[in-house]
Amino acid sequence: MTTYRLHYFPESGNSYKLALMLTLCGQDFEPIWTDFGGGITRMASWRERVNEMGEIPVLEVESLRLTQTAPILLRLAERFGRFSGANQDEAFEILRWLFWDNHKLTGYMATYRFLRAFTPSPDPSVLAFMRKRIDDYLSIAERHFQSRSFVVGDQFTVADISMIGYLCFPPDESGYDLAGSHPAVSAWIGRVAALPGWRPPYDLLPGKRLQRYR
Ligand SMILES: N[C@@H](CCC(=O)N[C@@H](CS)C(=O)NCC(=O)O)C(=O)O
Repeated sequence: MTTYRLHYFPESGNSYKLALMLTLCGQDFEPIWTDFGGGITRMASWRERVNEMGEIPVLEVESLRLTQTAPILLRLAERFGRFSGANQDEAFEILRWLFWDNHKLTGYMATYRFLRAFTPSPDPSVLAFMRKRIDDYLSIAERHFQSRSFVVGDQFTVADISMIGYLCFPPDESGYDLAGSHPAVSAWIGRVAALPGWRPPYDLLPGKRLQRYR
């Protein structure tokens, strides 16, 4: 049986993406709590030993050490024959949304939420800039889900896992109460949360939390 070891910290939506994928595919994984708040990913020795990119998550699959959630999700989708789209056109669409999510939705939401909730005195002008960008990305997602159930085609795929990664955390962390502000996005989250085996982030990613300032 393949063993999976996930280096993570509980607040990491990127870690949640991989934990959720493995869980929905019926796979157990060993959670390896990482002291992100203590700065371990900035240490030269950690970068040398674990991930040269200085990022969490890292997924160990047997002797392989994998990083970057998008290619990992695609690889797991191929391995388990799950959530990879119905045909080549859908595979292209999945890739398109994975790039968009990494650059835009997750890229900004992760940083905004981290600054806002987990740092003591974020610069208000930086927060305002980021929030304006996220408002735009959420409006793109809202329009998208007004006419479809999932990100690509009519079935759940790894594109949903990627895009939802940071939207399942408590609203007081992100500063977005999507049920009120983005009903189509919120309905999509509800559809994903209704999938058999779905669990919320802090359920799948236990352990010592970062200090919160809100
Ligand atoms: N594109 C990467 C993003 C990973 C990432 O940014 N992870 C955060 C924690 S959730 C991190 O390690 N940030 C450290 C930094 O940016 O210096 C992925 O999908 O895995």
